[in-house]
Amino acid sequence: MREGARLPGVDDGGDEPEPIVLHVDADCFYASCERLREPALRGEPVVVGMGYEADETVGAVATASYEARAFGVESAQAISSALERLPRRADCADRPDLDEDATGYYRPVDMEFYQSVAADVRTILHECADVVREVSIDEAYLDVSERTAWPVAEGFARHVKDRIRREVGVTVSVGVASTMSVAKIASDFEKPDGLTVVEPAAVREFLAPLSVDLLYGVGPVTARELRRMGLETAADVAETDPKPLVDAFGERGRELYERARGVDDRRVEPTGVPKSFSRESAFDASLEAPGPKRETIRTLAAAVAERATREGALYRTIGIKAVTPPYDVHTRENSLPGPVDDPDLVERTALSLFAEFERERVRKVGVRLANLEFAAGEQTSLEGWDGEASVPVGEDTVSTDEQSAGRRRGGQSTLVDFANDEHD
Ligand code: DCP
Ligand code: MG
Repeated sequence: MREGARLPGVDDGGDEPEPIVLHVDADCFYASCERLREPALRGEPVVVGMGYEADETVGAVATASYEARAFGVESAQAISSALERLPRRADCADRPDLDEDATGYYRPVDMEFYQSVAADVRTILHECADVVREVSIDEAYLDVSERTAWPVAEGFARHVKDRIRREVGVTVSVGVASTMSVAKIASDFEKPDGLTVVEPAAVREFLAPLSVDLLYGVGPVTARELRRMGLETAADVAETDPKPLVDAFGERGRELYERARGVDDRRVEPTGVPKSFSRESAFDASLEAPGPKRETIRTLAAAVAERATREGALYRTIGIKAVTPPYDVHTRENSLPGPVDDPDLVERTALSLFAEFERERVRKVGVRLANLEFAAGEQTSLEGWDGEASVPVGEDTVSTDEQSAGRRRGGQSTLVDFANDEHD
């Protein structure tokens, strides 16, 4: 299906063509919304938050326009700190000591209005992409593999930006890459009103000089830890021996290492309706012996089948993934003539699809059920190969039992803890 998006001569190291992923993030979103209904705020320092009126002193900044950020105001800051850095323009009349040019406009949070603007942006995003995954009020991933091709991807992204500016009136920054994590870093690269395209062949070069803080999933605590290990940049992480990373951070350490190398095989899954259930498991060392790998496949097959049963899902496709060194991702799948709920079939099919890899060195394996059909009203959370859970449902994607079963039965493997967001 995505063949058209594949560049001749580009070897993606796997069986699938390189997707084209856009990460779209609105610039100082709440402040941009305020400017929509109050154009006089354009070009001015604007702070949106709570607690700045005379009778309230407790509150925080939700966001600040880039003009206000120049004064040191930022999201999540105590409102009192913001007011110290940037007093209110409204106070100028009573305070002759204030320099009007060093003051800003403060506005209260009006979620209903911001939601309506976000909905307008979302409509455009859905018109521009086949798959849209909304991750917050002002942020989404788009899979546009079938809408464009690498040589013209920049023009396509510009078209998306222009439509949002023209039709809604806010600016967004866009990152274009073959993976979700690089697209996200790219959208932040030239904010505000940014557009950064990282072609598949340029990923390592793009990531190399970036500070470890910018890597997907790294917060201040992890960054400090990485610096203690002498790792300052993505290149440092990419070139290091992954073992100390895994020792320090577990599965996240391996993921960090992969992300620093530009490896991220998550697909953009649409918000709301699960497309697939999957579980995967990494090995501490690339294994050649077939026994433990088959055992892990069994564990993973049981876990995904149990998940499907629990969620009332029938499936028509059973697939596996095998990642071989260095980072070659192989996927195989079987489609059934009709939807089933059959854990034994999942195990048999997964083992048989995996047979071609069982004597190879394998770093990671996965089992996936797709082409889902739900009994009415039973769908819950969303999960793809990486299992990133959808926002609204507070359910664990992997239960504690499954995790410990994975460790016990999988021998040298651990079930992936699927959370991909900031952990610090
Ligand atoms: N938000 C909030 N509190 C925070 C962070 C964000 O209320 N601590 C709200 C206000 C933001 C919106 O979420 O406008 C989107 O968050 P972003 O992190 O995308 O921040 P902005 O869109 O404001 O700025 P940027 O241009 O950096 O994306
Ligand atoms: Mg934003």
